[in-house]
Amino acid sequence: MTFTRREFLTGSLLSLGCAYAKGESVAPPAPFGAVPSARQLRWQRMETNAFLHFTVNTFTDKEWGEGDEDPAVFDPVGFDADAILLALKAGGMKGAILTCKHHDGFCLWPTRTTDHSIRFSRWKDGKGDVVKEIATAAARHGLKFGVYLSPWDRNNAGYGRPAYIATYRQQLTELLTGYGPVFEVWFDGANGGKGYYGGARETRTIDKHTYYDWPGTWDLVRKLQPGAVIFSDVGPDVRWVGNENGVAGETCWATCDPTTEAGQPAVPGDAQPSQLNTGTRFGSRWLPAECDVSIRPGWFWHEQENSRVKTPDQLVELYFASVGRGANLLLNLPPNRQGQLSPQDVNAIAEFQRRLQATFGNNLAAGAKLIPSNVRGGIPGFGAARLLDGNPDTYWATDDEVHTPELTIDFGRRCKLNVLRLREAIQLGQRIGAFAVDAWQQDAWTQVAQATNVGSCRLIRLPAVVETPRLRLRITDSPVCPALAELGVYLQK
Ligand code: FUL
Repeated sequence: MTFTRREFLTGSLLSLGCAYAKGESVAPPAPFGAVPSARQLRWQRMETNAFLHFTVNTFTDKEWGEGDEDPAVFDPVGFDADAILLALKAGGMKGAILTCKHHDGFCLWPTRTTDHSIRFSRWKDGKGDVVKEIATAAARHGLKFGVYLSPWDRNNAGYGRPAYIATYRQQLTELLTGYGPVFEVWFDGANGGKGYYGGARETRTIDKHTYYDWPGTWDLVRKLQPGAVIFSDVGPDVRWVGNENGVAGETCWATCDPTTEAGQPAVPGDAQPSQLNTGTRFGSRWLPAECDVSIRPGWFWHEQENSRVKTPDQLVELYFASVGRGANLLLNLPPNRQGQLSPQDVNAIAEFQRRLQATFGNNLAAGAKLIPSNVRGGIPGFGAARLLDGNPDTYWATDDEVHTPELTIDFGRRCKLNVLRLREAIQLGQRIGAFAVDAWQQDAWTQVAQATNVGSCRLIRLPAVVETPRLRLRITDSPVCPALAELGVYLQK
């Protein structure tokens, strides 16, 4: 995108009233370092997704089934995919990832690969298909559908031998060809150990570097669902955040080159959680973090945990600690034995979403005057108004040689505020390394916040409400000219 005078005088850009010398054109900033692919960019903009952990464990009260369950136990008599998806939607979730098969090997769809499946359950006389019902309800209600397929299979007799890899890929093929578009495929790093394994009841370990041939499986996903992001500890599209508490590093770069402790490229299962938590500044790969966390202590539904559902306050904290640091939040909501989300969980996410709306629904910067210290080429196409146009594709940028500009936000009145949101134009890479925020107080600027990465989203919460007529954003570290897409200022009550 290069802006020329003619382009500015045509179409919607005419309204900007820009005028500058004939023939003058201003190129956009060159991308810096690793940049997101189109599928990663789409994924980053989803921000909050739901995980649905559901299987025989729901009925046996376990977290990790051994693979020796009687499939008959799976009988969610009141299963209601529409109700589940509507609750997720009301909670602000943009996608839902279902455990189509967890470590117990029980398949929630009528697979041709094993009898340890829904076909041998009591539910709908074995004629049901949970994957289909969730996928179609998601489509009906405007959510995207994602697939979790556990590599570790404690039921399969061939687990640990080459034959199982073919079975695993066949299962993946069934899921990626039979249920419409899939936005994310989730590969779990938990691997190997004790299991039923077709009756052998033994411990099987695998070599995580060679057994799964991950590149081959990832190629299959690319072929069958080119639009899907692939999650594992180490990507290739989305990385694990290194813990299951839902908390990204206070600094969390979208770039990362996961390595083992010995400094070798990591594979799923041997990456270093602390490195995944913060990413690598100037890393060679765009590999944003995903924060998976359950709304309950366990991943599956257990009656005794009904009283331990996270509160809306706790969920808002998680949002700030994940989405607010440039990662996505993947919040697990486990269906119960009825095949529904429990009211505690439904109410918690509805209130969570209401609180986010109450804060982020009113951008105090909307009516403010924005005064940048520099605008690229001096043209509106890269001007500060781009920060308020609600369009993540457009941005305020400076001239190439200006790396640490300032932006004053003049509210024209005293404003009470305590939250800021910044979004970088990540299609141009992760450019900003640090920034600070000042408030005009008692006739002087006082620094009220500072942070490192911006990336797709950075939320800053001030320790107390500040009442001020003006804020100032200072980019304090950037190896190239910054490009900021959006700016928000809010009051969280
Ligand atoms: C882990 C699994 O072992 C848990 O059961 C759960 O599925 C979680 C999301 O990933 O590795």
